[in-house]
Amino acid sequence: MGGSPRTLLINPTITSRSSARFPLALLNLAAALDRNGHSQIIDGNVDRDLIGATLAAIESDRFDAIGVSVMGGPQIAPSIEVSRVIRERYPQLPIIWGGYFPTLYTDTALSAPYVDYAIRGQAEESLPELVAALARPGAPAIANIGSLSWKHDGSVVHNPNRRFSLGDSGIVLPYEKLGDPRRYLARTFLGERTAAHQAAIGCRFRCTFCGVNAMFGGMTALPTAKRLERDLSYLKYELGADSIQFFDHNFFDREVDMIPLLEVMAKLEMPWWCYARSDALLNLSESTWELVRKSRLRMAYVGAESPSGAMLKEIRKGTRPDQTLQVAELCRKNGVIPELSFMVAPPQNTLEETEHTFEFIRELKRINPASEIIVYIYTPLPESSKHEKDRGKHASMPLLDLHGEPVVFPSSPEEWTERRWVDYACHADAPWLTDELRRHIQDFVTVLRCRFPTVQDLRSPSWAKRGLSAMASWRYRRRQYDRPWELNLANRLVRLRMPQVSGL
Ligand code: B12
Repeated sequence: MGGSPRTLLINPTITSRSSARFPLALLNLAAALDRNGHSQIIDGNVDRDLIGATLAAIESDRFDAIGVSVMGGPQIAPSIEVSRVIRERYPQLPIIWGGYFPTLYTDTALSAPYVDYAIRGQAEESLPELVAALARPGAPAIANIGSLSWKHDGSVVHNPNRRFSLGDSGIVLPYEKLGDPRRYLARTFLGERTAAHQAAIGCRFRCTFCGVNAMFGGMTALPTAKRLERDLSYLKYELGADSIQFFDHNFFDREVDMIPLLEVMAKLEMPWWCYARSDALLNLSESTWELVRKSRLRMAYVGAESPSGAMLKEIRKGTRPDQTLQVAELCRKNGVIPELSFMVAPPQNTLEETEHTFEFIRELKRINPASEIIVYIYTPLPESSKHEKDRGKHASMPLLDLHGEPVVFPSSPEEWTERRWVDYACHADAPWLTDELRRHIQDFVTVLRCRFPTVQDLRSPSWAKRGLSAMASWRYRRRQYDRPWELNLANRLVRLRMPQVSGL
């Protein structure tokens, strides 16, 4: 080995080609790696033959390390597959896993023979240091690289966490590394060419259930207005994007800090979608709302989570149910669609919470019929996945399955690919759900989404959506959710879009 360090970055397939958006994690890492080295990106969402593309890249170039981006859920299986093949064919090539899965389940990731290193949290500094250390003896010792976990003498060593940073490379992301970046612009309800972008990093809030808190430990960093304008102008004027989906963990922060950013958005006038909180939106003054309207915010995704104040307190959400109701009304007045997500069937008060949530959703629909609703199953993170600042603190009740036995989380990446654990990671199922309740929730969701089809669905023709809505209306009115066989049948023909699975 020798020369400047070379890294192959892989985004294993997680979604369909048409739902593929900029692999922002790898673009940010590539920008950092290219400062003193070279990197190449393979995106399995676009390149459907992930293994073939990976082997071809390794055969035609020299790499010092492979970096794989891994999110829990459906991305684990292709991550294992590609890592295994590399290990078999090129046993000397170090394999590094990064992203949410190895951050939250570091020991589990490192228990696999095909994972040599895991970087926890942000990696713009740690990854270049690691690859440099692997490429040249004499580079900073592995033991000094922050946020790195590695194997030493048969055990796993966790280096201390690195401090949080905005990670601004000072340049526009190296989109050209993706071949033609325009193929990532998608037709959505926002526009003909929607681009995905992340402006701020992290989230100031410390909700116990959220992977983002576990990743960033309650830290956030906003971009400067200058940087936001530079990045969005590139997307608009160079790539031709006409609308933006912000992947920011939480877009609206304190009002004073938001005004300069909203001014940029108002200047560019690209319809946009973002994550937000009810309290932040309710705190905006009328003049700021005027900016928001001018900027053409179309939809704000708000984690409503629960209609119960006690539960919101327990998960440290920091908002109240009455704020959820108020934000639905406020959004209606301002022409913004609120996309409200809920977590039903928690491990305690499972049934009551679920029924209570369904009634609360009906109330929201009365206040603002345009509200979009996302229903997830509440699947908390294991204690060991929480951020080190939180571990062991707000001790929650032990999770028990249907038979009263403690829930034991998987101890290998392979186990995480089992259907029940993929569903757990996707907030689609939990070990304490009875078959009856699981079906009841599915049936409620079917009736709800047929009765109120999402505006995000561009594929289903409007006559079909109107027909389904009419078919579902009596069930919705009379709360006859169970066994909606006629809707399931009609749905099979129409296949309504599910934003929680594919994104916009
Ligand atoms: C885009 C996205 C998706 C897209 C994928 C992209 C696409 N369409 O092409 C889609 C819509 C498919 C998706 C799906 C899911 N997602 Co998602 N998704 C996101 C989102 C909004 C943005 C990710 C992103 O680009 N971030 C920007 C980059 C810059 O940050 P980053 O990814 O964190 O990367 C940094 C580090 O993680 C690290 N890193 C990342 N990769 C690598 C690789 C290496 C080698 C190294 C060293 C480091 C490293 O370094 C990066 C730079 O610092 C995040 C929330 C968020 N804002 O991050 C949720 C998020 C990651 N998703 C999440 C989840 C749970 C899912 C699902 C599995 C479940 C669900 N119901 O949402 C589903 C799967 C659905 C299904 N198929 O059934 C959670 C993960 C939390 C957790 N507990 O694991 C998040 C945090 C949302 C949340 N708050 O719950 N998702």
